[in-house]
Amino acid sequence: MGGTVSTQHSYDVAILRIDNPPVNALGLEVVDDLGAALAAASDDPAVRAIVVMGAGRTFVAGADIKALEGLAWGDMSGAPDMHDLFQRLEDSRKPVVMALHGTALGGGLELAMAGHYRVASADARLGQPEVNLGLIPGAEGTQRLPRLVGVQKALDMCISGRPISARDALDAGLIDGIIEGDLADGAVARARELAASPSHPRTRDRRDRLPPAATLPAMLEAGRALAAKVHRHRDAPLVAVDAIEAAATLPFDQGCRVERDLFFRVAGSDQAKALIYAFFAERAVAKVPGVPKDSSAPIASVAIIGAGTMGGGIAMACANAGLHVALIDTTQPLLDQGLATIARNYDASVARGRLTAADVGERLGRISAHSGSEPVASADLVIEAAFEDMAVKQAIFTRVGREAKPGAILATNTSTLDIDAIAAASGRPADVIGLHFFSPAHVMRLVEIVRGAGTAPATVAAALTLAKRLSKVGVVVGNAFGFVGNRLMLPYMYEAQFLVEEGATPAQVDRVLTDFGMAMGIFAVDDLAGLDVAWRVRQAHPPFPPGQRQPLVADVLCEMGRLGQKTKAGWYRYAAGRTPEPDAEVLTLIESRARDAGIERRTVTDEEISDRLILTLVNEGARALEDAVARRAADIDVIYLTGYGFPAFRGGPMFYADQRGLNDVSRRIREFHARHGARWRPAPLLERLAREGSTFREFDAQRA
Ligand code: T1G
Repeated sequence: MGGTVSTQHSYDVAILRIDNPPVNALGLEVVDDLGAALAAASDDPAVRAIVVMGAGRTFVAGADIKALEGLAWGDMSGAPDMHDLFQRLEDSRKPVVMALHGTALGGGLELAMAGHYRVASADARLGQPEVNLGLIPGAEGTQRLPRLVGVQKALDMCISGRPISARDALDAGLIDGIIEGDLADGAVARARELAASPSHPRTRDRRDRLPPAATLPAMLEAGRALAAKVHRHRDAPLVAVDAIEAAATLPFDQGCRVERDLFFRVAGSDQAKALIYAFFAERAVAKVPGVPKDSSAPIASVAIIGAGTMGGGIAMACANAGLHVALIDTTQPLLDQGLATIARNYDASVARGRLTAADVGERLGRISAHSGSEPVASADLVIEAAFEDMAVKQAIFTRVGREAKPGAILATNTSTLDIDAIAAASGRPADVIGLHFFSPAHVMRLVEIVRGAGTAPATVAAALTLAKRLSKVGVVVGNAFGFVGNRLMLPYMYEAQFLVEEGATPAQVDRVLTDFGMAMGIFAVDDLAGLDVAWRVRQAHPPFPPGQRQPLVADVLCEMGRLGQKTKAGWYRYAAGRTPEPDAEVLTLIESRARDAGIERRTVTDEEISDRLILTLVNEGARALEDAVARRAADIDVIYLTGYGFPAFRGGPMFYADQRGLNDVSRRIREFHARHGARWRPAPLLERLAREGSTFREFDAQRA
């Protein structure tokens, strides 16, 4: 036995404990060890019942995704076949009680459903999140789950991928009981009670929860519609419905064979490759060489300077995470306005059923408002979210540098300004760091953690720990204009404007981008953010060097007062709420400005639009790696997946380029360089990797 499963005896009950840190993932070894431990317990005459549980913080959080990554790239060697083990569990003459705590996810829930009975601690979470990895449950989960909870619930769980609580699982019939006290003791007591029963229920035999044939088609159709709606462009959610249909229409073993075929169809897909890559990339960004894994600076209280949109959103994110927040602004009316926005946002969450009124009361209770800076002196963390102006920020950091206690982290939420210049004003650059949140800050998962020249590793560690505490993804980037996210976003946005000058329309460009999988088209994003935001950036940073082509229209729209959604007109018109409508006035303006500039108008294909926009991100991304502003291609991908609505099923711009082949990407960029000039000069790193037949993933692996 490999040692990932231990057996302990509580008199006549054997407790098989899975111990494979960090999350007891079901790899080959665990499956073998569990099989051996089960055999031993089954053959031991002194044992009358069996309990299976997990050691550490969780039951089993799924099959080993590392092995699934291998499978996605064609290596079958690591993927365990759990069928035999599950059959032996189910066929055991001794009752098998699964005791669940922490998470029982994917293969972990499938294991639990192969047992005869399931009990859980009250805070356990149970789910089939495989669709988030481009997969479907592949260990009989799509066959057992509907037999326990019915087809509708099984569809909801497998399509959404979201875990459910122990309480919901009990109500749904997925578990048989919630253990309030010690889980092991409760499970053992339950197992001992059941030992007397002559037989034990096998999930495979259950059909009582399956719907009558007549109602099934409507259920499946609704399931497919839901899958297409919540997971646009994704294959796995639809395939999961096919597998559940097999459960409702076929005998168990046949249904399992159908599931197995469907599983292997998606397991090697490009979407699975991309989503599994994204899973590990999101965890890799937290590992930064030279930065301690865990921060030694506990953060309990936060002072936020500036109660505007960003300050208010950051305050909510902190309060949601249990932190006490002092919100500071210069006047009471500004504070009242900020607090009113916060209250409105919380009301919206209650209206959507995401929070209860009690939850909101608790969170608002953690936020206090101050028109003086007294709270700065006692705060563990100070976050400046004031107007985007260097003089304003330096004045604030001069004062904060004086008032904040030793060891406090001093952060700025600037999105464009030089962190070192701000840090210099504080007189304590080691404590200063950029925390670039994205609007709305209480929703967006990304935080760009901007490391200044003087920022201490401990300060970076504290920022990474804070991001995790806020349930956000912190990505460490260098201090240069636009950091990483906006550095790529600006040329991408201007390339879109050049495309409409040449003959495309904003609606066409945005359709191509949403068809590609982007959450929103770039013109709709510009209108949402406000055209004046980019206008202000352009004043300090002209889009391209003198002598190169410059965008013609955006400034004119601003002069016309068309600032986007907030003025009900920007690139689009917004007659009804937030729905963008093409506006002939804008199309005419674009055409006339282009003609005046001598730009030849022509039909622009969707393929050209997609390539010129996505490859702008790739080429600029490669430059950011060359400049070491981004350390890994995976960092760029995680930034675009969690902050810019890039489709996860494509893995991010750099992963997309790898999948497409850097040779083809480089060829296409050289084509654009020849036609459109200097802004398309291929990044040397990209050219080198293409020449060597290498990839950005290999580039990262060499730097890991
Ligand atoms: N396999 C391998 N490693 C895993 C893992 C898994 N299933 N889950 C987590 N890890 C690693 C992770 O990479 C990280 O490593 C560490 O554990 C802590 O994770 C056959 C096909 C459980 C909710 O999709 O959602 O079963 O970075 O930082 O925030 O049908 O991890 O420290 O080196 O995320 O506390 C289905 C995936 C698989 C669940 C904990 N299961 N995991 O969150 O910690 S497919 C999942 C999670 C499957 C079967 C199918 C979360 C978590 P490192 P973490 P966390």
